[in-house]
Amino acid sequence: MSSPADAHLSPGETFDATASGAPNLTSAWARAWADDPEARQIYDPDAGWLSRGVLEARSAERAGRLAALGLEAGDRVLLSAESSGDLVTSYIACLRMGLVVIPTNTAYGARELAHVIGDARPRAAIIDDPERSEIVAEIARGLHRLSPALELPEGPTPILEDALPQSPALICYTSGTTGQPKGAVLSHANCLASAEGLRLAWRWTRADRLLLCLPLFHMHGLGVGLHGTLYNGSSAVLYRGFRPDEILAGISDFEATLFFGVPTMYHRLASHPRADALAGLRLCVSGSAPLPATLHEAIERVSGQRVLERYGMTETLMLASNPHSAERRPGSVGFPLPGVELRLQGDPEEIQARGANVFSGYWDRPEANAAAFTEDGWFRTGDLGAIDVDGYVHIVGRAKELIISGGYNVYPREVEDVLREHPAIEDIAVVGEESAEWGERVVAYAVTTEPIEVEALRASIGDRLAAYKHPRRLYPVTQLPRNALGKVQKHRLSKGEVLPA
Ligand code: MLC
Ligand code: AMP
Repeated sequence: MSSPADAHLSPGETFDATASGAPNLTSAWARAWADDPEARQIYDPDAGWLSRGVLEARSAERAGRLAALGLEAGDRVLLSAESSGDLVTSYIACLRMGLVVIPTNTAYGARELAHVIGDARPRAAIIDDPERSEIVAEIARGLHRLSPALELPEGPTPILEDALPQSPALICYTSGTTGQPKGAVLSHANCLASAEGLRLAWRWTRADRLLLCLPLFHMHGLGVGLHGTLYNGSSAVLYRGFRPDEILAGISDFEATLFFGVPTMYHRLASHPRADALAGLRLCVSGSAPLPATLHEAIERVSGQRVLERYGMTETLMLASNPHSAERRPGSVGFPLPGVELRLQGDPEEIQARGANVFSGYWDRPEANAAAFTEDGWFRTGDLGAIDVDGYVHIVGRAKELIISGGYNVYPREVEDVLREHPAIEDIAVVGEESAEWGERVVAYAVTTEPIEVEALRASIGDRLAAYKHPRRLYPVTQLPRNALGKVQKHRLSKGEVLPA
């Protein structure tokens, strides 16, 4: 299924994934920099505005420092830091010289970092937190540890903007369907195709200004928010974390036009006394998790904004979006974006995707790659879909075992594996429990040899799991429901069919 012809495009427009004419991300961004170097582009909450010209000059200078350190195109660099102008500048520097960036959640502890580092074998890590930097040093002694400002000796500027369209730009860790986190390798061409689709669909122009409070270590903040800003030569105001007061004040203070958020953010905005300020924006986008129709309606009631819900994945960037200039249907993710094809296959029907935006595989995982794509080359999203009479796509469930809490993905298997190490736990199942604020909350059902409080359980997990993966409730049970094959029937737990002991 492609979009109905006029779903996303203005009259006379067509989609061309290579419309920018640039072979790689930073060549595309450099055009905007050259055009009006004085224009404001990135606002850092401490340092103020960075102009396009400053981003261009500083990123070139920092590429020189990275090259002087001995880094070369194709080397991997782990990047884990809160949003800042320095982070953005250094990220651009890495991409300009062909380094492959591994964005990594700042909540990750030693165990999670060790997995990413062991798998992707980065040569350097850009980290803002000294404690986390020490953890990284313990994991990999030879790794260069750098601050986001890249305080390093200067060096001659290396060749810039040389990456080929198919060269990797990012390796983003995600568990995909099941099992251990795998690195999704996204090429420059994948990222450019998605940025071009969103430019057309959301009528994104250089006059736009985005309030960007999403973290820059996941696809939503990075691949949609930051890349779109640089691709379109528009501007973004960075926030470290989400505080509704700041966002609502920022709309007029910064004369913003765009806000992108996860449903948890909209839930908090909807109940804010000044939520009507959202009316000042040109476009509000929600994604990363389902936006309940009731929340869509609540935002409209308090502000008049009809939030535009879209659907995407780390492996594919953005796949579908409600239309900018036609009905934005609550409870639906709209139509396939320009250049994206979606189809439903199997029973229950899984959404499968194809397009220049779709990655070509996971880092070093031939078996996972074989499983991730169908024989005829479509990517299996693991999401279950349906199409309504007007062609709007609805996400109706997930074939993969995944909990989405506040827009962060949590894989029950990973949490269960850590919890099983607790001496009093005999059997455990982790599931998502519905929550109006978080979408889903992580909860555990456990057979234990003695009573355990959830806080004690969390303390025992310590930093082996990022805090957002910790169970927030622990239900004691005498046994877990299993089917004839011995597999835990998680749907019965999620529905609350199994009563605590
Ligand atoms: C924070 N906490 C969470 C959590 N975020 N718990 C569960 N789920 C989450 N998402 C916990 C912390 O561990 C801590 O718990 C407590 O909440 C307070 O932490 P905080 O940092 O002050 O939280 P808060 O600022 O309220 O964070 C909520 C949030 C944040 C919604 C702003 O989660 C967020 O930025 N989410 C966006 C995630 C995102 O960018 N997803 C995109 C993925 S890309 P305690 O008990 O330890 O103190 C993708 C593809 C696509 O999915 O389509 O976009
Ligand atoms: P990630 O692996 O972090 O990129 O998360 C991708 C997953 O988030 C998708 O496979 C979906 O399950 C989910 N997702 C993203 N956007 C939406 C949305 N608008 N509605 C429902 N689920 C979504």
